[in-house]
Amino acid sequence: MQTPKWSRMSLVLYEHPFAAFCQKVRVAFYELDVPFATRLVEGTEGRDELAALWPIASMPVLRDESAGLTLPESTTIIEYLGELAPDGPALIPRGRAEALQARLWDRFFDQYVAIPMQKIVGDSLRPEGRGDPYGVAEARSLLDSAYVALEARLATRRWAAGEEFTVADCAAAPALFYTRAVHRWDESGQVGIARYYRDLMTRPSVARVVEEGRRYRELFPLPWPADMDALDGERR
Ligand SMILES: N[C@@H](CCC(=O)N[C@@H](CS)C(=O)NCC(=O)O)C(=O)O
Repeated sequence: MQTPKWSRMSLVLYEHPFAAFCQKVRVAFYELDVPFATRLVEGTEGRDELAALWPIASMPVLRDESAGLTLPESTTIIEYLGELAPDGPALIPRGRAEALQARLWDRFFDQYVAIPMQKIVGDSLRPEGRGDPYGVAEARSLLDSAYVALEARLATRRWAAGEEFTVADCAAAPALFYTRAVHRWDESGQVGIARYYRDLMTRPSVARVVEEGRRYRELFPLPWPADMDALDGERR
């Protein structure tokens, strides 16, 4: 076994534990068992600090102090973590065909689930009279199409890319967690998604991330459904 590269490194994740793309990266850290420090991005000061690292000012951003590296973008961060922990589970599969599927479905969850979810949530934060109902309707329609594609995909696979948990599932967990709050799939009809969601939420890395975000739920700008901790629409 190689010496883990992170043992001589200092990794700092600029993030917020309630933010979907930050949770995606946290799931990967826990899957790979790589230690990291977090820097909470909050308020104007936090945003300014983030923008100094990465002018787009999106989170998460990883700083690897020992490598002098600043890395934004959740997927890129996860690829990098895989290099630091080469003996850990391969979140980007080693086989070329499997890696392609993992990358494809990672893009799927970011583009067609997380981003429309952000559109719906973000619209509720707009000033009075400046909302974008047409854009929100488009986002809801995109989510419906994504659920159809996902249901078909999961009919023959345990995880999004195949039989192993990958970067795609890191992306799926927070994306589906938050879309379940704003635009649910058909929990009794789309049984493949319901099963997948249950597998995601009971995975220890994901359960830990959901738990760590719990104390921030009051930040959610839309009504937080009472059954969010129940699976398959069952009431606890
Ligand atoms: N493509 C980026 C998306 C990151 C993103 O949208 N992050 C959100 C938080 S989950 C963000 O920073 N939004 C701007 C804000 O919160 O002000 C990634 O994969 O890291």
